Amino acid sequence: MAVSAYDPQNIFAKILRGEIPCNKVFEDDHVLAFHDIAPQAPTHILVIPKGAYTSYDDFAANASDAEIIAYTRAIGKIAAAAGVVEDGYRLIANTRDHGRQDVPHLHVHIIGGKKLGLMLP
Ligand code: D5M
Repeated sequence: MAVSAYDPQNIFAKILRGEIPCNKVFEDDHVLAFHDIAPQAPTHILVIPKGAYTSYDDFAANASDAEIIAYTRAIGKIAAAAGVVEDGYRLIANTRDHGRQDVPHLHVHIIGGKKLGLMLP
């Protein structure tokens, strides 16, 4: 399936350019993480790659190995730093229309800090 074009006006692109603020929890050369503006649990962090990728499939197909390694490792490090590893947490990457993705820049939600509800389709 063709990947839809990246929209540089999406809200996470604006955060990456510093045009709007975020509540940052982590940043390195490839990754930015910040608290979700509408948290669904005590811990709700969004982790985004700095590159212009609409979704996970776009990232997996087109990112460099260095970007993929940095992103994968950062998600684990951020979860550990947030203190959710021992009790457990959930990673979610809502993807495109059926996946209810609102912001068309890849983001993984790290959600935890309480016993979460069951996920239903
Ligand atoms: O979820 C997109 C998520 O992005 C949703 O949980 C709200 C969050 N969001 C939207 N705008 C902001 C800003 N400005 N800061 C922090 N978090 C934000 P999705 O997976 O696309 O449905």
